Amino acid sequence: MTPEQISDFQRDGFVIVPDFLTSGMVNDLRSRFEPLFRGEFDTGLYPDEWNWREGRDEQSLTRQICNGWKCDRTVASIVLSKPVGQACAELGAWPGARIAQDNVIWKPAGARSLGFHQDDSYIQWVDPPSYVTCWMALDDTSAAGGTVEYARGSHKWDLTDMQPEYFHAPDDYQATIREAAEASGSNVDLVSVEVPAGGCAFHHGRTWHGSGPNEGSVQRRAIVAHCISSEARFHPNNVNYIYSRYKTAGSLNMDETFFPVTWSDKGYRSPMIESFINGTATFPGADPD
Ligand SMILES: O=C(O)CCC(=O)C(=O)O
Repeated sequence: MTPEQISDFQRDGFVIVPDFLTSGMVNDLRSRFEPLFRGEFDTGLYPDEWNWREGRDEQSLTRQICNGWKCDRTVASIVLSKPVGQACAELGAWPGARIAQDNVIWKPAGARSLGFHQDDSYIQWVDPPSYVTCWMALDDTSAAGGTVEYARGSHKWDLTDMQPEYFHAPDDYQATIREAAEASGSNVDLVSVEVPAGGCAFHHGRTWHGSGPNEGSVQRRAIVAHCISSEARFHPNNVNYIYSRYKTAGSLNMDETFFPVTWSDKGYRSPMIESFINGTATFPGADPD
């Protein structure tokens, strides 16, 4: 990141980069959406969260998979890539970055909203509980098409408790941010991330964001890498109903099989990343052939 991008991020709580992924990467990622939401996982592992399944869930919902990288090498090759980790570490002023969660998000034309929230509300099971996120657009995005919206400067507001149920298709997707703005005595200054396919935005873990219904005529797909510091540890007491399953007794260490280090200022990357992405290891915890 340039010094200007870092200072924009510190001032606004986000920075937009209009050209981040190549068109080849965008096409490869797009081709994985249909198989993934049908449940075709090339490693044989289920994702940590699978919020929409073909044939089971309502067409009007925005579709989401969390930690698709564990199931799919194409998703892994982007969310575990060095540039994503390096940019997040530089913006977070960390010595390195590891992945805590990814999102595969598919909002077809006509699909409903995702509620406004702060990502750090959902990472209290980690110490330090701070995300920097890279949100990557796989279609040209527009306000009418339900792109992600950021509230400029809202990373300086207090952290609010959120319930996971609020996130998916709330009746009023901006209700929470209006309450938070009132509580902090601030105005809401919303910015829609309008970028070509392959563009991205990085946001601070406390920046309020959400996305409206897709009132356009084309689908809106995105891949999101939520990074934490390479130094992060499990919180000793706070439990997350999914991710605390990866904590082992007697240790606060975040095992690199599940939370790989994707970039560090010492040149380190978790060795399992390369063997998993190149296919010599058949799934993230497998030993290479
Ligand atoms: O893509 C969206 O609409 C929301 C993404 C999101 O919540 C995030 O990147 O943290």
